[in-house]
Amino acid sequence: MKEEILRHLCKSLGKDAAHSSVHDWRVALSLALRDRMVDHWFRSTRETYETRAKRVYYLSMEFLIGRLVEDMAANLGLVEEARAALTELGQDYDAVVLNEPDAALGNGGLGRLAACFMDLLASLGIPAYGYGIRYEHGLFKQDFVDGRQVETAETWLTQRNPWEFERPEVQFRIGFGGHVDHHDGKAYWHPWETVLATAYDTPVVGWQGKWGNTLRLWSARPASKFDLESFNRGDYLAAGRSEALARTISRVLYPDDTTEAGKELRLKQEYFFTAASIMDLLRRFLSDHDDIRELPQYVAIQLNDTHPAIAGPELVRLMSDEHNLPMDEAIELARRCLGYTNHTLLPEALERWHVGLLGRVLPRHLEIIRAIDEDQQARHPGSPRILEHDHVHMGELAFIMAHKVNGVSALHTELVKSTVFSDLHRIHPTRIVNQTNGITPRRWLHTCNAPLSNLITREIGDGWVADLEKLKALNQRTGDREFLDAFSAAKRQNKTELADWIAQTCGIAVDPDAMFDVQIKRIHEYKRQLMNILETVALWNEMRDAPDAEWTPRVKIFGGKAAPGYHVAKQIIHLINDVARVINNDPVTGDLLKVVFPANYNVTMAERLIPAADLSEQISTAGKEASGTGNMKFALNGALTIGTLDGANVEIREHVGSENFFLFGLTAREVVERRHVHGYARAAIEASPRLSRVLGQIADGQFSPEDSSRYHGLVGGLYDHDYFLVTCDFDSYFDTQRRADQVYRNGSNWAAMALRNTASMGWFSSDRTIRGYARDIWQVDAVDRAGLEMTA
Ligand code: NBG
Repeated sequence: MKEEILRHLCKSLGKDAAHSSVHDWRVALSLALRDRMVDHWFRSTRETYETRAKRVYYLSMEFLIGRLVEDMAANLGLVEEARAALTELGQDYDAVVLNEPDAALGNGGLGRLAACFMDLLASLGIPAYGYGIRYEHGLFKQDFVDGRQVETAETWLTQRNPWEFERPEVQFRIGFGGHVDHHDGKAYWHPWETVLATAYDTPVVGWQGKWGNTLRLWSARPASKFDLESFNRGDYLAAGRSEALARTISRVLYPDDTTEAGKELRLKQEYFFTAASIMDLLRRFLSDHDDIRELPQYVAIQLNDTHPAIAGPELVRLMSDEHNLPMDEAIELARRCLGYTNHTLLPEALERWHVGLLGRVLPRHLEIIRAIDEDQQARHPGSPRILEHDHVHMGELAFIMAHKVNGVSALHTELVKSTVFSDLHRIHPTRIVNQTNGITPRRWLHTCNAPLSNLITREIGDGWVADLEKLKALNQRTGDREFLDAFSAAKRQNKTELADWIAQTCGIAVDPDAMFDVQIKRIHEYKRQLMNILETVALWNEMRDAPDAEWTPRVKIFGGKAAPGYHVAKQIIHLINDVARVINNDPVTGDLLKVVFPANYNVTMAERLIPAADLSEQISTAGKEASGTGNMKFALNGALTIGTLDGANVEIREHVGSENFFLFGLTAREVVERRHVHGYARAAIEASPRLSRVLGQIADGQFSPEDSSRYHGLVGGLYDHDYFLVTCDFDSYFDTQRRADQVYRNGSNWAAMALRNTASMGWFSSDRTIRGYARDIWQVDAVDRAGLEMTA
């Protein structure tokens, strides 16, 4: 390993060891690790061709990958070797790992789920490709200026990305606009604009390097030759124009996972990567099959939300316009290949495109969508329409073009059946299935939490890393004092490290013995960070009223970004920062209460915070969080959850036991009922002196003395239209927090409850999730291949 690192330093980077930076060492180490992946990767690809195995194609606008050095090293079993090699070379392994930029090609849970799935598809030996966009700029970087969120461009690609292989030979021409000619019963699309999609491949090797898959990300390039004539005339801008326009398509990740961007560029991004992926998989299929009718036997395409839903019409277009299949047959064949995962019920996040826009950008696809709509009507008269009120409804399109549609938690799946897709569900009663989300135990325990991971391995061996259900054995230790102490000591160590980091990055001293109460996720009204900060103020009030009472010291930790155009979410960020400033400087409460909000939450920060958390905040309005995956990561790392009956919280609570979960709040059904009660928010506020007091303080400018009316709108909104029922759940949330305080003060009971959480989370491995998709949706075999012994 040492030699390989030195070789790359010298031969690939052209650097002399004596004059190399941390960055150089990190790139050299990454290249050395990538070398070790290549054999596994080739072997897997070769075997897939030889056995003509079915392949899974996972199409996703987002892959929230994070850093890869540790992940790759761990999967290859090379962490110790890499550490030793760098140490011998006089380098600090941890500093080298930290040097890697965090690849934020996603917004939140949806993108992170896609990254976890890539790990598991490889670990289970399922031949698979992840397809997405190689954004030049991932999710924006967040800073706080006077408490306000400020966004700047993220620049992960300004440094060399050592993981990827550029594939200039893999190129597809992607058309936009233009017109369609019909003659002799055939359609001919003449796009007005064309860009090239070029591929970049990152090998993804699973646990213990048994199998290697590919993450193929597309980058946009101009299709036309450089305009030398303009350039020679001195018109440099004109010469570069077509290049600039083409590159725009893969330039930035849309910074919002829950609202429709409504932009032509977004639609183009979606079609760009979907079309390139479909053309690529068809080319691969046709390289060793003659009959396109066999496609469903060899190809399973999963649509991660509706963003790639144009895959249906694109597949139909290629099969009918280019391979001459009759339209109805093409539709049926496409359907047998496609599965669609729904990730949200929020109406503003269900994509719809105005027919004017869609017809302008993709004229042939609009015709095909009409044909699909008619086909559905002919088979099922009265079925919901894809085209309605001048809009193309991408949810309906994805549903109708998929042979299976899945929700991402049990509750969410029931709601998919009974709300957004109730009519389609009645027509296709077996189409909707549930696949509750999962997380990869490698990144989210083994790699990110060494103290706990080592303790578990000492106790039960290391089989749990590949088979998380093995953690169940820890249930027998919940009465074992010595083990509980060791379990608490591991948490204490993580908390101490986090406290040091908080001191460095935020300049706030926090006590590692205080309860670390963490809410990290996108800032959104339905996730109710607002309720959390209101509760913080209420607690602060009561601590000040009786500073000598028996309090449980708390550190409230927040992390998350607001979409740049989401005004209310940005106000919530501002409020949290304003409240933090006042509370953290209050001599009366001192160490009893601190509020910490480090800027620029990302995967790397999650890996730091989750192992150190005591309490996990999963407090969304019931019925709104489709699943959540952060909730799983916390519980696995031994945090107790305070949460509502929402998303996967419901199943987590069933697994860890209701006595080891702090439940509060209205149920999804009660939420719907409450919204019908006239003036419910005002009534709830008036019935709660505690909440009224807090809202009064905020509205009066107690936390924003320089601008006393700053939060009038935010507070007024709660009185008038508290759609997410912060006010109705507030008291029950506050009381449950005090119950948590009490349990925390009795340390050993807390530790036993936390251990039960860790021990019971095996089911939430994405191992179980991927096996579910493989069995119920893709009809591919996970088990046999995983058993393959593939030694180098
Ligand atoms: C998100 C949901 C989460 C869920 C992830 C992954 C979108 C559109 N949806 O609850 O809000 O955990 O998807 O399924 O980002």
